Amino acid sequence: MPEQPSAPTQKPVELRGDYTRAASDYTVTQEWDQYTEEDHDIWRLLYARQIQLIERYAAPEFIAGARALKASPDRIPRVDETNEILDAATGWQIVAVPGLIPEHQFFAHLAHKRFPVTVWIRRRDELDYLSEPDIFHDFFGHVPLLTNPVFARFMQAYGEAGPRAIAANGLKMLARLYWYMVEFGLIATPNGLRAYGSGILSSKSETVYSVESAKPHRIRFSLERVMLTDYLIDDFQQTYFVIDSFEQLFRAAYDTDFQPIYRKYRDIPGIAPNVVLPTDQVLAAPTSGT
Ligand code: HBI
Ligand code: FE
Repeated sequence: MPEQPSAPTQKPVELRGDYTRAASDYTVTQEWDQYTEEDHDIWRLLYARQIQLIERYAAPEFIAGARALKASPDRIPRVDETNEILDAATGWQIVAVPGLIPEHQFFAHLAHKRFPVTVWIRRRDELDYLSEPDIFHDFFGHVPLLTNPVFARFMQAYGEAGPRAIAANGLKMLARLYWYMVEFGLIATPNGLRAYGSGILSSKSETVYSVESAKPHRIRFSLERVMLTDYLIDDFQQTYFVIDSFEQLFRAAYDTDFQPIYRKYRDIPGIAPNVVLPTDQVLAAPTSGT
C-alpha cells in the first residue's frame, strides 16, 4: 500500500482519499457508477456558478479548453471520455488518483503527459473552500488548459524539472513556480487581465477577487522573482504574477537552467507574499472593485 503523502497546509490534516487501492504510481480506477446523486448535485452547483464567471474572468485559452472538453454540467465527468478529447488535442491524458500524491510520482506523471485528477468530490458544506484538491478543482481548474499545446508543453517541462529540483534541494523554488503560475496565474490580454490559474478558476470568490480587487499586488512575471516568493495556502493570494502569454511562460521554464538558481538561493529565506520590490513591474490596480 502506498504511503500517504502529507497535505500542504499549515495545519496538520488527514488526507481524505482512500489510498489502500492505489497502484505504486498512485493511480486508481474512477468507479464512476459509485458517485451518488448528491455527488453529481454538488458538481452541478459548482459547475453552474463557475461556467458563467469564466466567460468574464478567464483567459480565452481556458474558455476554449473548457468548451472543447464538453464536460456535462449535470454529471461528474468520466476520465475515459475526457481522455479521447485530450489525447486528440495535445496527447495528454488524465489519470485518477485518491488525492494529493507525493512529489516524485506527481512529477513523473506530468513528465509523461498525464495529469493526476482526484476522484472524490467535496461535501455540500465545503462548496467555497477545502484544503485538498477534489475532482472539481482538478478537472474544472486544471484540465481545460491541457488542451492548449503551449501550456501543456510547459506542464511537461515542469514535470521533467522535478527530479533535478529534488536532487539539488530546489523543490521549494520549483513548487513556488507551480503555485504562482499553474494555480494562481493571471495573464494580460487585449481586453485586460484574465485569470488562468486553476486555484483561482475553481473558486467563485477568488475568480472575481484576483481580477477586480484593488487589494492584491499584480506583478509582471519574472521567473526568479516567482521562484523566490513564499505563498499563503489558506487565504486569497496577496500577490498575483502576470504573464503576457503562455509562450513566455513556456520559454522561461524551458530555456532556463534552474540549477544556478537553486544553488544561489537555496539557503536564503523567501520573499514575503505581500512584499513589492523596487525592481518589480507593478500593474495598476483595477479602477472598480474592492
Ligand atoms: N498531487 N494530486 C496531486 N495534485 C497536485 O497538485 C500535487 C500533488 N502532489 C505534489 C504537488 N502537487 C506539489 O507539491 C508539486 O507541484 C510540487
Ligand atoms: Fe491544483
